Amino acid sequence: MSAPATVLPSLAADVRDGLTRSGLKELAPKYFYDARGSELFDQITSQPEYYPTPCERAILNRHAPHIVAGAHELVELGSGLASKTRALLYAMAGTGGLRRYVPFDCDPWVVERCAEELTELYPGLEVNGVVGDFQTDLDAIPRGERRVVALLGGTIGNLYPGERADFLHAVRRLLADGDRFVLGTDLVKDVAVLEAAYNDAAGVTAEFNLNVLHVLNRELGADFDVDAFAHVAFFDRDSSWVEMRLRARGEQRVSIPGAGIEVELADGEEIRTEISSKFTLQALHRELAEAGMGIEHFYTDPDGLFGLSVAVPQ
Ligand code: AVJ
Repeated sequence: MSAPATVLPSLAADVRDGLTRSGLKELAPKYFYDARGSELFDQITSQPEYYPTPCERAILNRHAPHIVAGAHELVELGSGLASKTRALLYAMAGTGGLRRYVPFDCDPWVVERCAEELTELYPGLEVNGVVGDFQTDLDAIPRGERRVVALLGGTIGNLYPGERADFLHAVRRLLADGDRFVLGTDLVKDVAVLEAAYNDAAGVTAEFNLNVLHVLNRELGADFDVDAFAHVAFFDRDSSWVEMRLRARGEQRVSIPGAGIEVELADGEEIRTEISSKFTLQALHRELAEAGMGIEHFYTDPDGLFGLSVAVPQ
């Protein structure tokens, strides 16, 4: 495995920055994913309202052979435990083209587990795990040939437009002729459908959102009263993203020793915890073109809820 990037050390600084600003307070979504958060996210993906995961899986199951045709290597950004990628790897193995798999994730444990499992599943496969943050550490990815670089699940939706442009430019720098970039994105659709996906009836998304406060309590010795916050999720049409927030129920005074701060929240004050951007094909064309890539194929599920772009350098 490559050297771990400094992911956790950024927590204290990010929290200080996000919770002491004068406007809307904010916590970055990457801090949702401790062991409990990852488990909750996993549960979200099987809630009836959360369509992105089954939609993307349907696209991958159906089109994987075409998506990976001729490729030798798969670089998966934000690999998680690679459940999303199985279809791509399977298709690559099926054509006999599979040589190397590069799982890239900010969680060293995830990268290690992923590497072990896939080495077992595909003896002879070179697995080259890289620990890092896909917003800053793409340079740590080894050079390769005939590669598919993938960011699946709609993860790019977590980035603000400026960050997204930077990220797409960094991806472009990874690509040589003959490589391609596979990007999963959630699509703009009926607001009720979008909002239901982030307000599931079973309350799993609410628990996932609130879990970030448990992370701060544990990692930074904070004393958030988690029960004193409410889950909020809504579609912001102007920004074209679903936004999740935590709303203070009553005035809160929180001490966060690990970040060296005390925070006061007014009754009803909200902390933004995630944006999840929703795209149109037109927007994807424009943003990828600005980063020097052209969409070669665009796939959706039968209902057109989720999109998978296959882009090439141009
Ligand atoms: C993992 C970022 C794609 O934005 O839908 C799911 C995370 N948040 N429910 C998304 C998430 C609330 C998810 N991504």
